[in-house]
Amino acid sequence: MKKLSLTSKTLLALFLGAVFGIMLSHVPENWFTQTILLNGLLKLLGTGFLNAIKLIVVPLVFISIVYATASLDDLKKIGRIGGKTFFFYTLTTALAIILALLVGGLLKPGVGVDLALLQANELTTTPVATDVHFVDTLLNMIPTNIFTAFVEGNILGIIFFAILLGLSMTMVGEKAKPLIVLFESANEVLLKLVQIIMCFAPYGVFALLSTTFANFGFSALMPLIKYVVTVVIGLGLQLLVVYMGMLLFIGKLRPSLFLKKFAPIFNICLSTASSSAALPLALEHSETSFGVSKRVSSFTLPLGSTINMDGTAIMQGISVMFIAQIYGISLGFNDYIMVILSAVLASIGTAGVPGVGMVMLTMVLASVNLPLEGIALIMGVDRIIDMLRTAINVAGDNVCTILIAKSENELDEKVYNKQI
Ligand code: DAS
Repeated sequence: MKKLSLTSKTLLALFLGAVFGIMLSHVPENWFTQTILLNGLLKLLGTGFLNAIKLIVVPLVFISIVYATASLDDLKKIGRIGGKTFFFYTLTTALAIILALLVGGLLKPGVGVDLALLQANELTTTPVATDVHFVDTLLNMIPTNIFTAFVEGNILGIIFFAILLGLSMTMVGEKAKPLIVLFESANEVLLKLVQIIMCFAPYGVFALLSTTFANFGFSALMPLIKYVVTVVIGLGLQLLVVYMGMLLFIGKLRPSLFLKKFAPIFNICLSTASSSAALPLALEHSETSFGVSKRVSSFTLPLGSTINMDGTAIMQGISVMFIAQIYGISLGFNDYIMVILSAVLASIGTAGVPGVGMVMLTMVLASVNLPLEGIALIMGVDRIIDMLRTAINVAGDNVCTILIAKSENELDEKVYNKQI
């Protein structure tokens, strides 16, 4: 039988986990199901997988943001196009996270969900008050001891230090080159580590869903469906309202042609859940289907596949609302600002490989002191969301690339307007 891709394996694990869990929920409690399965093997696989994800958050956030900040220096070299690229990418990501918070606040996917659903995976975290004074929130971003920040997992403090370090590396210039190369290779190594951990996703997802459904049967299904539907609505609005609106009103270009010509790239994103995997095809289509000059696309698309993750920001915004609603925590204005800031930074730090957005979600949750255990529930369906959010990530890269090319008179509209 053809080797199943990780995506297929994880989707299969999702289905089998739900079925197995529902079967377990109909079996009278006994020594085997309780001790050997739920508190034994399934706990080991499920909680072990979650712990591995939390294990790499601190090093991944630190190294990826130092490296991303230091490599943003290239934008200066590309001059005007670099500035436009950074502007468009940051704008669309900020719009995405704000859209996500609005959609999550309106649809309330987490309201009415039984909190015990999270404790089903024996997640013991007491909700914490999150709304502190804005100045105090900003002061929390400046740690007095970076090593304490690492040990305590003070994500905002780590981000603050990482940005400062990255900026100082760019200011030092040539003498900092060895350090930038060191962070570049460390970033590659950590991304490989994420891929290794993600190889265990099918087993972790099977265990987490089996546990959740074993304790709650079908009643666990509704919250997950509400969560997935809310994220899909958020992603759809980003594509059809934000991106198509930008093409129409800023670029004066026909959105329908973009959607038709984007289909092959969309399919690659669905099957790989990786922006990097879709990059070669996106580069080819940018020129042959959308009429973007190579000079523009060869800069904006590779950069976008690493620092522009609007779909991921939408998943993170809705996940924050979902988890806060389940725990009954009301977020204040400062919290929303922190979520927007950390999601934009997470987007810059997220690489285009499967599952990184979920790892970075723990950073966004930590920025508003939300319990990280909340990801246990959504981890089970993350692969489906990853496929879809990756497609939005790449769609955003391509729409911004087309608009930047148009503003530089480097868009051949005859090619763009050619019917397929
Ligand atoms: N799968 C990532 C990508 O390739 C996004 C994510 O994990 O959120 O864009």
